Amino acid sequence: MTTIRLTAAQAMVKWLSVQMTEEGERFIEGVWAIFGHGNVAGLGEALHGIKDTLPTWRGHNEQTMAHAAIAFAKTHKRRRAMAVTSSIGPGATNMVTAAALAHVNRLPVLFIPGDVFANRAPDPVLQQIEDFDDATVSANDCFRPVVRYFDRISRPEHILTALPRALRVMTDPANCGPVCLAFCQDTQTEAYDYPVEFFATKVWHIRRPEPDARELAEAVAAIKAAKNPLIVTGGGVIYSGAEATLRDFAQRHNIPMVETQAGKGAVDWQDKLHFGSPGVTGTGCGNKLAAEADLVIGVGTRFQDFTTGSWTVFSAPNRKLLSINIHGYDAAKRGAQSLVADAKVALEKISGSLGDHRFADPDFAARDQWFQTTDALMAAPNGVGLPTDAQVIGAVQRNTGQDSVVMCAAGTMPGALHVLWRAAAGGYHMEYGFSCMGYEIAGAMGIKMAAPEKDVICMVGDGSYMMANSELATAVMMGIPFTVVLTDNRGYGCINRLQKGTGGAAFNNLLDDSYHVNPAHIDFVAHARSMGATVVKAGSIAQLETELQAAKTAKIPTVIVIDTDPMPGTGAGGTWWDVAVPEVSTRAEVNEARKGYEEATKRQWLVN
Ligand SMILES: Cc1ncc(C[n+]2csc(CCOP(=O)(O)OP(=O)(O)O)c2C)c(N)n1
Ligand SMILES: [Mg+2]
Repeated sequence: MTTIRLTAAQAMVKWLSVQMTEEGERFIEGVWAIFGHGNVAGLGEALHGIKDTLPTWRGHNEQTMAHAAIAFAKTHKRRRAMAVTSSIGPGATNMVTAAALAHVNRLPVLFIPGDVFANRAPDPVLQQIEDFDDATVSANDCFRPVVRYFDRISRPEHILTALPRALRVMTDPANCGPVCLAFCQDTQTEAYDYPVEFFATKVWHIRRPEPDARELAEAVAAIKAAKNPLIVTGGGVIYSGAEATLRDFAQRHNIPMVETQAGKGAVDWQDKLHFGSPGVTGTGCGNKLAAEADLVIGVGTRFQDFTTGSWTVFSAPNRKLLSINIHGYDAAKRGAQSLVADAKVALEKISGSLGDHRFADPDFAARDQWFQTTDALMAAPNGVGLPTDAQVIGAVQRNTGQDSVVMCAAGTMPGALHVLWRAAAGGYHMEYGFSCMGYEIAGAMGIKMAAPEKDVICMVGDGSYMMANSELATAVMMGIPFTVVLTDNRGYGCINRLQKGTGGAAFNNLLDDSYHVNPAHIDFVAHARSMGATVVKAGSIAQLETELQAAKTAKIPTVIVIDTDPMPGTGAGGTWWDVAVPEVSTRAEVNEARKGYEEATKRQWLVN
């Protein structure tokens, strides 16, 4: 056997650099790294040695570097990914939130935190967690519940098995998710005679599992028996690359569609069978269909509470649920009739068996009416007062096109965008599995790295911006342009509304309602400018529109700050969302809200 003598870290990065996609690109595009004693000498030396083949980028925070990696993988529909490495201790635990985000959204990321010494010689090394009763525990064990594969590399030969397992998970369409290879600091530097064949180029194919014959026949029978079916399009449609198949399926059989946050943009909004969104942030016309549907056909959706209105939305008597999903876990939810398969394959097979079967027209007039209502909400204001979030969305909508991607994660904007935004196919990127404040700026950077030809618009509230913004400096340094629309309503507007909606007093959400000695005044223009971005303050919706146009040709990020009104909600669509209200309170408003809450919970269907 021919061998090559390398450190474990050198072998790891060499192996990663030859894992390829079917299109002939590296599966791992590059490595985000912040070094510390846990990875600088071992992995750091190895990454330097391979930097012309496998690039390394330096960010400002481990969590947000991982957000960029996640957005990159999502934009590539899980066909490509990035790695993120940190030192041991705080650098590693900073990444745990991002790992959870990737886990919920089922997106691949390779986490490589440094770990304590395998030989235990210097114990306790700086930043080592000492468990009094368990010598095998380190800070990296925090990753275990939030990754799909965990391994601790404590001998150089471990990577021979760990790395293929890691890539298998990241390229598995059903179990896809983050992976953690906790890499002991001393092991990174240890040499070993690796078989040369271990470093042969490998192409990773993403399989498309076929449906079981019985489940397929039953799915076809259920659809044929239905009168008012409704398709709920989830993110799985996009990851399967089934967008056109789904559109053709809907058109051939005349079945209306609604899209979840993860599924939005699978089909162009202009398709007349596209009825917007269902549930808590659903369109009026979409929720009307959801209430009448006798068969709800979920395609690649995990039926998150926003989609189902906490299971109150699909409310027709005797309605059935058919769940087409790559994973049996999602396919079997709520007693659904399961069809476990790849979305594209399943839709093609079902359509083949349905033949020319067509359903009656859905309520197209309700769809037209919906667009008229929301046109009015998104129109530029002609009165005085601060603009609403809907008016900001209108301005962005009017100044973007087919080549744009609008993105967001938390705050007022995700719900408002879900209900109002008219997404071109592929033009919507929402992290709403974890809805993690602070995903936005780094996520926008990751999208632009994956799709440089796209015009990326990052919508971010003042609260999310304050939570994590420092990758703005990274984007400036790396010459990655995107447009940030920062809506400054001086606090956590959406949670303030939720608080009031549950009978609470305005407390601890808007900055003015929070404990303070000095009133808060955050100069976002100066803040973003200090990191090198182009920054403007838009005094009106009209000025926002001008600045959006100007930003299109920029070579670095542009931040447009606009003051908005924190009080109004979207103003259209939506349903109840289960947020538990206190059973007893000294506040009359809470007791009143509790009554409404108890009434609403009666509409939930807890079992099929
Ligand atoms: C990391 C994290 N912490 C807390 C929350 C809960 N949360 C959701 S939205 C929100 C406030 C967002 O404020 P801002 O970004 O200013 O948006 P606004 O609603 O004011 O437009 C909070 C605290 C969250 N989603 N993520
Ligand atoms: Mg805010």
